[in-house]
Amino acid sequence: PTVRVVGAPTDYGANRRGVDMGPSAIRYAGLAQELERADIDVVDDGDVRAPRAEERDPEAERPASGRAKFLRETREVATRLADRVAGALVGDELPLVLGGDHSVAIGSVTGSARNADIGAIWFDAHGDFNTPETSPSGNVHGMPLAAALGVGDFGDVEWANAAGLRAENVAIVGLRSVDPSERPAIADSDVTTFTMSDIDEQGITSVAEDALDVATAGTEGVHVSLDLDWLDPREAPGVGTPVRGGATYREAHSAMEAVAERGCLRSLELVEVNPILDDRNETASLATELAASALGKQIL
Ligand code: DIR
Ligand code: MN
Ligand code: MN
Ligand code: MN
Repeated sequence: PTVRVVGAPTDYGANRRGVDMGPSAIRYAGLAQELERADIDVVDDGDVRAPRAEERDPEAERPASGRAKFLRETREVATRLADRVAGALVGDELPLVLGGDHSVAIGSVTGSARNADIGAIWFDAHGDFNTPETSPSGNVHGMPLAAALGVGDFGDVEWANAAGLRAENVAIVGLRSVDPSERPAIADSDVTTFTMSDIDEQGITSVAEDALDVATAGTEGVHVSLDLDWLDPREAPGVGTPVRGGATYREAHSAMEAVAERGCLRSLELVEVNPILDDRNETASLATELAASALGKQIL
């Protein structure tokens, strides 16, 4: 299908400014050219409108009860993004969302799961399973998977809870930084987890196949959410919350190639690219390469 790019230039969900420039950085790194070279049809839908966070004080935005900063702004952007994603799918296109911090995933996932039962693979160093009640940081980028699965109080479930996504069809791949508050929440859910140790022991091809089995079981397609901090910071320095010991360059490509090979990809997102923290835009450039692999770039 034609790939429809939509940018979600937000940093409300993160504790570091600059990730709102992610969509520009990824486009500037040559996303369209990279996909065209791989014979993938691509159209760029521009960005969803997002109010500028630089003008707001995150502490002032933190509600007295619960700890979720910029929840109103996050909801606005997610709602617009969900409509764009769902609209692309109605037109038989494949939405490619460019973040922005990972809170935009609430919009991507709810949009992708609006008219279909889907699975999701979450490539991330983190669990993204905090809630406004449990989050140590108040940053919504640490909460989107919980939100999409209807865990936690996000004020009004309709905007955050993904209709067609069940926890038993969700796999998190690459975990190495999980907050104490996230551990019981993940354990109590039906989400399948693969830590970096699992990748060490089983190898990435085996982990990727297992994750794809989870996400495709009884579903009509898979949403892939790629937090660039899944990769080792040596490969992807331009992220707000780097954690050592992440996926290598080849492991990341291999997993994306496995996604393409399975033929199940419904929607894709590339999040947490922060050009201010990056090294000559290499993280954005890596994001474009990984998108091409996930979308079926062939070597021969
Ligand atoms: C941390 C960081 N667990 C939090 N989460 C991140 O703020 O909830 N997720 N960076 O990608
Ligand atoms: Mn992360
Ligand atoms: Mn994340
Ligand atoms: Mn480097």
